[in-house]
Amino acid sequence: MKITRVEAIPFAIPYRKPLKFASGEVHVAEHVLVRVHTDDGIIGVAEAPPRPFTYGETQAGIIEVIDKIFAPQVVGLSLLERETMAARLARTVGNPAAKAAIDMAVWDALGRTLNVQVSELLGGYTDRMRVSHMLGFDEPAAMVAEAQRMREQHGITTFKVKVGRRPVSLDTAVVRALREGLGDDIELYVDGNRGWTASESAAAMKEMADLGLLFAEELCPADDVLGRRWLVSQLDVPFIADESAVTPADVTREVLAGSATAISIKIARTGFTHSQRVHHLAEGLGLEVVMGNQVDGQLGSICTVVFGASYRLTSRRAGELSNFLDMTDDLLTEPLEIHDGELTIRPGAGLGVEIDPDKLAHYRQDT
Ligand code: MUC
Ligand code: MG
Repeated sequence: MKITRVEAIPFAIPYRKPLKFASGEVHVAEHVLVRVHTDDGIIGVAEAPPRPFTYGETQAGIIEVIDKIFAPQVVGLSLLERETMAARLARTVGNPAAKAAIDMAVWDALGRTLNVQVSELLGGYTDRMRVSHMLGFDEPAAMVAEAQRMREQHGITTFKVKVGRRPVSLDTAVVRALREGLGDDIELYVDGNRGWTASESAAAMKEMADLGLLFAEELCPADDVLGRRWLVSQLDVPFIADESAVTPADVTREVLAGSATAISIKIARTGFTHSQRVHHLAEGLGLEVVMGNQVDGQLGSICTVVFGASYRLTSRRAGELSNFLDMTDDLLTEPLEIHDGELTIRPGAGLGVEIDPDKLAHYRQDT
């Protein structure tokens, strides 16, 4: 069970259409495939999506920090020494996606070694999650058409709408068009990626008060400390902290200060080990939780559903699991499929997925 090698492989797969939101946009999935090898011949896998506009990481930076700092720190450790590994990785500030991918690849390797599913190791609560689809900026008619297509083709009935543009009516018109176009049966919530001020957010939420929103997420920056508390105190829906509350300490700070009343857990930035800590904290604090998406590929999406399905709290709400549908291809031998609005974990050991060697050879950028 000893780790012998950690590989960080850059790959690029284009999107059919870019995903645009208040803090950035993604045209090509330029991610990093992480492979953790052990002395038993086991290989665990995970992917790191660089999001410079949220965490400061780049594809080249993720590879550099893994090759130069993290791989030497974890080679030689047993797959069972995950707390030692977490402590060593924590000596380096930041780099959440690089650390998370190593952590998840280690869990995958452990599951494969023991011949059990990672979801069984984590909690084993259920085998599936309802899916929430994230709608990026576009014209109202195009966003309604995309939501209708997702409902018809995949049975998805929960949608997260990206907001945060100016004037706020650009976005409130979209949310209204979605409610009118898809009816009262769908679940709708909004994510501003810090694009609005607190007062713009309050005005937008007032304008959408009749639209039955489920949540509001990161409408304004958490660094606008008093403005954000003022906003959250007047809302009658839970306010999700996403990029402002990554670690357990962030969650504690934001929630106790009244700057958030719910949280997003993203395995792409906290892996399985630290997502467990965030989950347990949220459970103790009595917070609603949404499994978020960092514009993940299929490997990241299976990691999200594996974690989300492991606990009652994380599987209660629809998880953001569908943005891989917008990619032109992926690396898995058997592509993920969303049916009746649900994504199910795979039965095999570890994460239950395999990387297709031909696809990896085609999309990798280092050969
Ligand atoms: C979200 O929930 O904010 C977009 C970029 C990113 O890192 O996460 C997303 C989605
Ligand atoms: Mg968000």
